[in-house]
Amino acid sequence: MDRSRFPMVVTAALVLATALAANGAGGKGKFGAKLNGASETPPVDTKATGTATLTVSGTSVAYKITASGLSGNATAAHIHLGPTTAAGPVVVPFPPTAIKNGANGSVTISGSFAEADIKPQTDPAVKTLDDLIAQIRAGNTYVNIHTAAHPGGEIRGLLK
Ligand SMILES: [Cu+2]
Repeated sequence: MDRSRFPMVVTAALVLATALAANGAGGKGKFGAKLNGASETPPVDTKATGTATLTVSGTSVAYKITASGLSGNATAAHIHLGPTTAAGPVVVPFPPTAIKNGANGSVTISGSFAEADIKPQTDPAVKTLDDLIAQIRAGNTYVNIHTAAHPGGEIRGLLK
């Protein structure tokens, strides 16, 4: 073997390994959602809208959700598991301390979560960050913001 070529082979292998890691939860990825009342099941009549961004970085997922026009303070916010046509269980609850309510029904919800924050689900099975990301990619998760007037959720949006 021509030893002068060895470093290039190693470099190529590292590039490949990095590319493979990016496909799993141990990698990077960005997901987003647009939240509104029409997406709730059943639909909610509200002028509120919001956006959510999830940024996967290694084993942690940073989230930032902003909304405005809510009927009151956000009382809770979660990632739920389920199709667009139905309500489903909470798979990642955002802690109350992450929820910063502002004036006129505005709110910012931000922080980060890891695998330990996932509430395990059985149907479909979601236990790991990889499982969760697979469900996000499959279009089977949504962000939901709850208010006192709409305890089942005032606005929601499909993560993709
Ligand atoms: Cu919820």
